[in-house]
Amino acid sequence: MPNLQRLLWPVLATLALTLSGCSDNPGSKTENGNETAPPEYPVTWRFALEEIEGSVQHAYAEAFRKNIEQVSDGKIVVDVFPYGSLGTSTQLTELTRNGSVDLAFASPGHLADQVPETGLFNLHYLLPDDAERTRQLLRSPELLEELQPSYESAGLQLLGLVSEGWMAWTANKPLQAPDDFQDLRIRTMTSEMAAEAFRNYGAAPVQTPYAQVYSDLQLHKIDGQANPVFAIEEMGFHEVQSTMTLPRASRFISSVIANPEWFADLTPQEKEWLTTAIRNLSEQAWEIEKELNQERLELMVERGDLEVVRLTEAQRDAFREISQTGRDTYLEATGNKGKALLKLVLTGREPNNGEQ
Ligand code: 6CS
Repeated sequence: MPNLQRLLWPVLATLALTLSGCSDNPGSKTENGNETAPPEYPVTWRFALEEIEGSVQHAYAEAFRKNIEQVSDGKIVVDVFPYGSLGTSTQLTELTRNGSVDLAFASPGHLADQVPETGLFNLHYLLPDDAERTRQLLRSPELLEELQPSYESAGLQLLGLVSEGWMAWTANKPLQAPDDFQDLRIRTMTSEMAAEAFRNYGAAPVQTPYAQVYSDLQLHKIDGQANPVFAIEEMGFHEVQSTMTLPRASRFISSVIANPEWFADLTPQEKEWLTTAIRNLSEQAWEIEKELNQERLELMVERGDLEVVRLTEAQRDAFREISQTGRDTYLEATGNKGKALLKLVLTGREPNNGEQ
């Protein structure tokens, strides 16, 4: 079980909350508040992660740190806070909103209660099966532009979307048909949309923070959980589960967010460094996740950690059919904005659509 410093969270989170407004970012306004003074370098950008060291988010943040420190010639120092040092995903979003940290990962699985439109990424069998088409979709400016106002309303700046691999379902049995989910206490991320996807299959979802999943599985408070393969391995879930089902029902998508005021106060040069780094990394993340997920799957198979079950197309079809009702729930929660987003994704799924 990884060291998550769980007991220290309340203290650290309070500490971080009291740091609000003390960002090292340049106090760029002059006294009359009209002009922007040149930043006093070096400045520190604080970047909070929802995952521990060795994860996809950690590899991403380290690549980001190196890139920013290099292009800024050391003017900017990036401080990375892996999961466990500041708080749960929801707390990290709050720390970003109030300016205690400048940048963070915010996964729709947790964020959809605050930004309902992101519930799109919790829907099953919606994104294309094809990785390249998904890649085009996630980097399309239309999708980011469509989502940005919803983040803005929640006091957040959306910078990019990052795919971390297919979600795998673990339990102490294979999950090959919706019937296998009847009353299964499956842990989901904390938003309603994340839970709803499994409620549709007949499960009894339990919404829990990431750090609690291992012990809840160990104590049989829950029967299963869903996460990408790399996360299952690094969080030790294979130690307390017998079977991993690979349904290719949804990909784990996360978003990179910033504090809006911090973002607005960046100089044009800093903004350019930031947006270029995010754009390049959203691409690089595909390679990072592919490698990590493959490597960890092989590791778990070699060690005989758990049984691996891949769903057939016919088995996937049975889940796909039931999962369609999730789209109605999404539309009820998001109205016209959700309708536009859903349309965008469905159009992007078609062959010959999206960026060439
Ligand atoms: O299951 C979760 O809660 C977490 N899973 C991953 C892979 N990243 C962050 C998220 O909070």
